[in-house]
Amino acid sequence: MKAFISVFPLKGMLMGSLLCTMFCGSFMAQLYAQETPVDSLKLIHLNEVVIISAGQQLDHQKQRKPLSTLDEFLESSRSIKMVKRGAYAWEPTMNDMASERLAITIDGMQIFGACTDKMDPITSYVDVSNLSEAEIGSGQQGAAYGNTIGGGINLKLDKSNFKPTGWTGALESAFETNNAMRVFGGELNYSDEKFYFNLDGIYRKADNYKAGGDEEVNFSQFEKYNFSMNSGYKLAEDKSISATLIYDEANDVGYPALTMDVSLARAVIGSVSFNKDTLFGNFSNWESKVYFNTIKHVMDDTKRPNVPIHMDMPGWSETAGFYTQANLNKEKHHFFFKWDGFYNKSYAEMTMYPTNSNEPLMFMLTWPDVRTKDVGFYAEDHLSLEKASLKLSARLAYHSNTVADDFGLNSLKIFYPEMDKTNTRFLKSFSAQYHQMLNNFHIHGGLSYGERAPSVSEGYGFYLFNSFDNHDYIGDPDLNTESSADANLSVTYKKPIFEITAGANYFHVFNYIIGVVDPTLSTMTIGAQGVKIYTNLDYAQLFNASLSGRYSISNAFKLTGSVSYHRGVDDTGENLPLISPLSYRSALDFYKNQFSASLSIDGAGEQTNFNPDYGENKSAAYATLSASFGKRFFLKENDLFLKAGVENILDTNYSTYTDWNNIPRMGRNFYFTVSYSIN
Ligand SMILES: [Cu+2]
Repeated sequence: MKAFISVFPLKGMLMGSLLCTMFCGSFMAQLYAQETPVDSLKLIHLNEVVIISAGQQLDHQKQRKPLSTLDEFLESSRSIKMVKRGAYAWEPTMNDMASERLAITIDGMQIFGACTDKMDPITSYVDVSNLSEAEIGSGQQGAAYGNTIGGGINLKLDKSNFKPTGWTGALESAFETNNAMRVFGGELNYSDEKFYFNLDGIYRKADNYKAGGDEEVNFSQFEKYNFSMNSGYKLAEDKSISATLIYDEANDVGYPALTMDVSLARAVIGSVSFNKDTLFGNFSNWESKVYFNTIKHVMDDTKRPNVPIHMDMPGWSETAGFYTQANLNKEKHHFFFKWDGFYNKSYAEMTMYPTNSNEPLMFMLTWPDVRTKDVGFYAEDHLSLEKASLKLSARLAYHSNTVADDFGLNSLKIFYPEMDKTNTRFLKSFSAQYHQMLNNFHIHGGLSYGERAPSVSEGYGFYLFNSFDNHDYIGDPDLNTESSADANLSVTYKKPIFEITAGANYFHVFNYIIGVVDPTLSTMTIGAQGVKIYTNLDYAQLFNASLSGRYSISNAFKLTGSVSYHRGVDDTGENLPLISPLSYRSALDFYKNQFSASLSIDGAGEQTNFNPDYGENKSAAYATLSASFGKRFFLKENDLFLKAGVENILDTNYSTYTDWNNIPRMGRNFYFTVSYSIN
């Protein structure tokens, strides 16, 4: 039975996140590949797979916090850190790179947020209720999902996929004491060999949270619901069609780190797929999909005190796309081919209402209806050798941006009189990854090259206020393509009860895009310190290293831990913003007779390498302790699963380098979860 209640097994976390390091090449993928033969070919190229929900009942009780938000799930992975502007819609970063440098897809679909201030990363438009796992590829190993510099994340939707389970269902609820978060969810499924249907929904509502020492963080409330439906029908033994539909809406979302909140963030995401086991006799797993999604985002400053000038800032993003992919196995070669494309429309506006109502309104297009076209071809060959393997991959893409709105085009022409309406680029990616087994050692190494186009904000943004460094940002349509050469190496020593990995990666990013102050321009936002223009630096360098281990003390007790080091500098040796200080994590997990417990510690050293030019100051060192207890009961055919836990036990008041404007994190928090699944 598949039930999101009963699920969210911590397999991914126990096995993956905590024991391993942030950047250890793809050895974990090998580990997974050995354990899950069904998906071995698919998983083999990934650095990490975080199991979110997936019919793996036996493991679900090991999970520390079922019904946590997707953001918390991602944060628990070893590869991802989350930038926070409040309690909701955190922004994933990987290898110290954020949205613009990552390729993030939902079930292979390209989706782009509609907020000029990054309030709606696309991960905020799904929930744990409709996902099975997050597939994570570091650097160019994420290029299967799109052009990227830092890596790729694909959030896979949870589907019954013609498993003969009949009717199943589940109900669940959770409560968290710190912000009085209430969660209610449920699902209903039918699946047989010819037809399946999955329906699920989840609702979350939270009040303001309190930082350590009972300090209330104002404007940190949120409310969200998510419904999803997916269904499949077998046309013949080897042929099927399927469709998915997701509706996600958040209201009254506070962003304590920003000057505005959100009254509406809404996504409708739909797709239709055609699957055939073979293609032309030689290819297998042929899958084709067409999709469409539309996002509306409305910011709101009406609840804030002392707003100097009221603003309306709605944004829209619509994307239509397709992909078709297949595998080809020939002796030692395992090929994978994918042809994909999308068309995106990004439009955002700002209206300012002066306090003196006799003054005229001010209207600007902050995203001037930018149309992005992208068509790419991706191919990889995974070559199995004796005690070794080699993976070669490449992506070639055509990418173009057009400013469709004349008013927006003319506004940008104030700064760039020579600019063209359309800008076209070819984007390339190449990667070679080698894996060698030597007795108990696994050695992984790779070299890659990748390119990405500037984001809509970087290319066409018009006076986008950044509250972190207190500057207005203007895009540059003539930016050069950013590119990166990277190398990664990791060594794992692995025994059944013990495992340790040391890994590192290095990115040399050419034409690194970042905002640079232009002192000749004056600000639009009241109180802003200056104006920055997105500019190509000659280069920037990023380095990440980590050490991690796992030790099975006994059948019931497992100890895991990791520590990682990060560094990022620009071409003049200045620190890049949002680079992690030394950070560490360790956990002791217990599991026996359907009873689970855990004790974990999470912390970071002082942030010595920060950059005040980007609004950063020194984040202090911190450590937090958490614990959880769970028990699963069998009631005839059904399952009852209870879990309780406490986070930040010592009620530490702290903020980390990823906390926008040093907004403090949540203080002590007790949570309770009840899940009931009907098989
Ligand atoms: Cu916004």
